[in-house]
Order: sequence, then C-alpha cells, then structure tokens
Amino acid sequence: MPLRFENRTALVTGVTSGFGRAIAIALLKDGARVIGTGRRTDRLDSLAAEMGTDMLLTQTLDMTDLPAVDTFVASLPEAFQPDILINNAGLALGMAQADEASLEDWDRMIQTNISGLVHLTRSVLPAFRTRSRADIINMSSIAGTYPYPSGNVYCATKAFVTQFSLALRADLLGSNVRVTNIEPGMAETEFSNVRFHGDDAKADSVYQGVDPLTPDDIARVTTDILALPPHVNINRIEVMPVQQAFGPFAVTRR
Ligand code: NDP
Ligand code: 8X3
Repeated sequence: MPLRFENRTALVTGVTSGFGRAIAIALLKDGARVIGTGRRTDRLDSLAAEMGTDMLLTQTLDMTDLPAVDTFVASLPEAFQPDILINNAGLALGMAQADEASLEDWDRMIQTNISGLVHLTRSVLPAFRTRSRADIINMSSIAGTYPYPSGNVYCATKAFVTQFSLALRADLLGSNVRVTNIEPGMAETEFSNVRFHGDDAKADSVYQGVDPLTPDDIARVTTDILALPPHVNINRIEVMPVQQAFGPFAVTRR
C-alpha cells in the first residue's frame, strides 16, 4: 500500500496519551513527518524512542503558556514546517454542578481548550493560507452539542471549538485550507482519570460494561479524513460508540 502522507508534516498537540498519541503514530506509519507536543517530557521521550526521530520532532509545550504557544511554530526547523495542524490537546477537569465547581478547574479548561487552541491556530494561518494544501483538524466533542449535568464549562469549551471550526471554514473560503471538527463521544483514554483528578476507580467506572471508542478509532477517522481528495472538506463529524446514544430532555415536576 502506498503511504498516504508522504511530503506532509503534521503538528499534533497532546501526543503524550490518548487520541493524540494514536494519531501521531498513525500519521508516522503512513509517511508523514510529525511534530508532537505535550507537557509530560518523559512521555514525549518514550514516543521518540518508540518511533525514532527521523520523522518525529517532540517538544514540551504547555498550551496554557500563551507566549510559548505564539512563538512555537516560528521556532520550528525548515524540515518540520507543518501543513497539517491537529488541535487535540485538551481536558475536562471536575464534574460538579456550576454553583459548586472549582473556578481553578474552569479557568484551566478555558485556557487549554480555548485560548491555547486559538493562539496556536492563529500562528499557522498566514502560512497555511498560502499553501497548495493544508488541513486543520480540531478535536471537539459531542459535549459541544449535547450539554449534560455538571458538564458546564467543559461542554462550553467544546461548543466554542465546534463553532470556531465552522467559522474558520467561512474565513478560509477561497484558500486551500480544509477545516474539520471531530466530535467524539465516549472514548477510553486518560480523559476520565484527568477529569476526576486521579481517582482511577471512578474513571474506570465510566467505561464499565461499555465498548467505548478507542484512540485507534479516532486516529483512523482522523487519517481517513486527511486522506480524502483535496477538494473534499468534512466540516464536522460526530462519532459515538454503538452503546451510546441520546437521552430525553430532563423535566422537573412539581
Ligand atoms: P488524554 O487525557 O488521554 O490526552 C489529553 C492530551 O492533552 C495529553 O497528551 C495531554 O498532555 C494534553 N494536554 C492536556 N492539557 C495540556 C496542556 N495544558 N498543554 C499541553 N498539552 C495538554 O485524553 P484524550 O485523548 O481523550 O483527549 C484528547 C482530546 O479529545 C481532548 O481535547 C478531549 O477533550 C477530547 N475528547 C475526548 C473524549 C473522550 O471521551 N476521551 C471524547 C471527546 C473529545 P500532557 O498531560 O502531557 O500535557
Ligand atoms: C468527552 C465526552 O461526553 O464525557 O468529550 O463529555 S463527554
């Protein structure tokens, strides 16, 4: 099988676990160069040891450090100039009703899922607009469309990502930049361990008795979108495990 992403270079945020790691590996196996970021340097080093450093450049980058995010792409070497941006890094923190939730958790979700994402995107746009092809894939969530109790700010950050993706499409009309918003449902990664602040038993219980999505499922969706002919744009795609579906509206009765 020919490699699908030869001569392409993808900047993937959050490659230290979950979707980002699986996406980075899938892209590398399919011929792309990859720039992979995250805060946990030891995990970045393990990925580099596993995949080699000919085609993979790893860099510790905290998405909440906006000055570092703003200058990151300009600091990349000539051989690693991205023409694909995968805005994957993100997190949910806590699950509490809005009147009891931690403002610190809220701020960090907003800084990571929104501010970091828009700053990094802004930094690639001038170069992307001039390219013969370029792709931006944003990892949103079903939580951006379907709110749920105690999802409050996490849901709102993902609604932002979804609308930002669609608005980028509008702005980039006339260029060769494709933009896709991926909206996964329940997937087993470190997402719930992070959400529940390291309570692994609580995290495990989220997936009990369910065949959830896996990082490889989302990597497959991502690479299949990227491999479509250049004139085809998937605007948004919602993906759920078969064992997940929609609930009714909640009604409180007097
Ligand atoms: P993981 O927790 O497994 O991975 C999250 C990744 O984001 C890690 O690599 C982490 O790296 C990185 N990250 C988090 N905060 C920062 C930060 N401040 N700076 C840099 N990197 C950061 O979760 P998932 O793989 O599940 O999550 C990936 C994306 O998918 C997220 O945006 C999430 O909201 C979204 N999503 C997840 C779903 C799920 O059910 N799992 C469903 C729908 C969407 P590090 O900690 O090393 O910084
Ligand atoms: C992660 C999916 O439903 O837990 O974005 O919010 S959900």
